[in-house]
Amino acid sequence: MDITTGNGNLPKVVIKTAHSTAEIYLLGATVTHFQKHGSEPLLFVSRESVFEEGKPIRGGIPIVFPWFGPREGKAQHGYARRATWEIVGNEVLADGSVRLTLRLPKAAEAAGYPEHSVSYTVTVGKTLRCELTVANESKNDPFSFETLLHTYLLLGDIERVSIGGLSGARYLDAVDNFTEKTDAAEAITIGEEVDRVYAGSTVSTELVDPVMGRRVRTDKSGSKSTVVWNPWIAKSQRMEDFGNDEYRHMICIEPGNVRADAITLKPGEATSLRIELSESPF
Ligand code: TA6
Repeated sequence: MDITTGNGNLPKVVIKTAHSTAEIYLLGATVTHFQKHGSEPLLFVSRESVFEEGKPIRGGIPIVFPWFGPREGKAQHGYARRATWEIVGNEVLADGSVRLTLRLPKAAEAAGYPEHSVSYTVTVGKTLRCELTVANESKNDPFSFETLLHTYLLLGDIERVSIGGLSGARYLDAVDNFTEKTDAAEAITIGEEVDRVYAGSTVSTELVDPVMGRRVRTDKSGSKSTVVWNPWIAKSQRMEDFGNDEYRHMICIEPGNVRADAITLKPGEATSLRIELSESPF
C-alpha cells in the first residue's frame, strides 16, 4: 500500500495485490478505482469530476451519510463524502487481499447528532469489499441516520445492459414524485432517466454488460435499500462535474438504508453495511 498524491494534489492510497489494483482518496474515503488483472476497471469516475477538499468526487463509491438526498441548508447526501477521512490501519490477509481501514473524523456538522463513530474498511483482492460501520457511542440517546454506498459502475453502453435481481420489487420512483411502483420485467433496462429507491430489499443485483463482456454482481448485507440511478441526457447536461455523454457509460447501483429503511441505533449499538463487487465473464 502506498499513499501518493492524486488528482487535485489530494492524498490517494494505491493498493496493488496479486489479483487487482485499487485507489482510494482520503477525500470521502472514496474508492475511485478497482481493476482485476486482465479485466477492465469496475468503477466509473467522471472526466469532469472536481478533486477539491470539501467537494464530493463524481464517481467511484461515494459514502452517503448521515442523510440521503437534499436537506434544507445542508449539503446533499450528508457530509461523509466531503470529509477527509483518516487512515487507522492496513493489513495483508491470508489470501493476499489488502484491507485498508479508515475513520471519519468528528465533523462540525455532526454536532447535532448523538456521539457516534464511523469506520470504513476497503478490502482489495479478487473482489472489492467495502464495509461501513456506525456505532452509537452516546450513553442515553438513540441515533437515527441514513447511509448508502453510492457505487458508480463502468459499463460499455447503457442501452445494451440489464440489471437483474429486482424484478417485481417495489420501488419509489424519484423521477415521478417518489410514486411507489413495481417493474415486472425480468431485468431492468435503461432508456431514460432512472432514479429508483428500492425499499425493504436485501437482494443481490447483477449488471449484465454484453459490450464489456462481463457480469458485475453487487452482494450486500446490512442493507434494506438499493438505489438504481442513471441521469440520462437532460440531467447529465445540468451536472457541471459530469460529461454530457457520460450517462452512456455508467449506472449507479447503491446499497444502503434510506427513507423508510433508515437505521436507529440504541446507545451502545453498532451496525455494518457491507458490499462485495465481483465480476465474471459474460
Ligand atoms: O443516486 C440517487 C441520487 O439521489 C440521484 O437522485 C442523484 O441526485 C444522485 O443521487 C447524485 O447526487 P449528487 O448529490 O451526487 O449529484
